[in-house]
Amino acid sequence: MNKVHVQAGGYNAEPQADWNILTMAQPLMSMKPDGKDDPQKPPKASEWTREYTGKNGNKGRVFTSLYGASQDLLNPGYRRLILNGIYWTVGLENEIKADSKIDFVGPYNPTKFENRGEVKGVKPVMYADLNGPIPADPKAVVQKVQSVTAKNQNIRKGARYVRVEIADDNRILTLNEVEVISGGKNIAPKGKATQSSTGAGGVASRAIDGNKDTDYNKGGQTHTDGFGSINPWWELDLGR
Ligand SMILES: [Ca+2]
Repeated sequence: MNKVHVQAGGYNAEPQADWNILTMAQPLMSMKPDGKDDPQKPPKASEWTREYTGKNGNKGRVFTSLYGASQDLLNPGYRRLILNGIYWTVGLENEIKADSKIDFVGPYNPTKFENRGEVKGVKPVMYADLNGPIPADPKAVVQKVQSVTAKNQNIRKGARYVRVEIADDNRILTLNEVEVISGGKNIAPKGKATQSSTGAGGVASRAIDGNKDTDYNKGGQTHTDGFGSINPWWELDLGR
């Protein structure tokens, strides 16, 4: 690997006797890869490996990088460094090759590294699919439809279907509760609910189960497939 450049700060570490230091990081005078070396800041250990023996006698391997903000992974040299370190850690050092593919497998649009720059609401389940976008879009997951109120005059008498759809790609539709008021009563539970796909156990009927708990873990919300899909929809058939 070569031309390693990262943006996330200049960190310091005190090397220990059992470290096998791989790389030294030289802070620059600018955020650009071609910046001049900062004369006030000498190179510091930035990546190293160490091996240890646990209490039960098992041997372990550790690879450490002081860097690795999401934007840093855009740098091919750094990305290869991290991947090689992971290969070594799991005992696959024979698989480390100078020309291994290091492409991203899905859309990768890292957030800018800054204080509070992280995307909030992202959960591990959103990365179940290796090809899914990074970062996942939490807004796609929770479409807070608190109340869908359809005024009577806008609905043809005898209307049969209610459909909620997100007309976009890579979206996850989650509904808490859909009510259909007719004659002052909610007739939604009498209908049959279906949806384009189901993920995280969020079956379509949850949107008409009367459970309006805002906590997803309480089992009252629907969820289309966790990888995101094109135009996910939920539909209620009220019969005739
Ligand atoms: Ca519900």
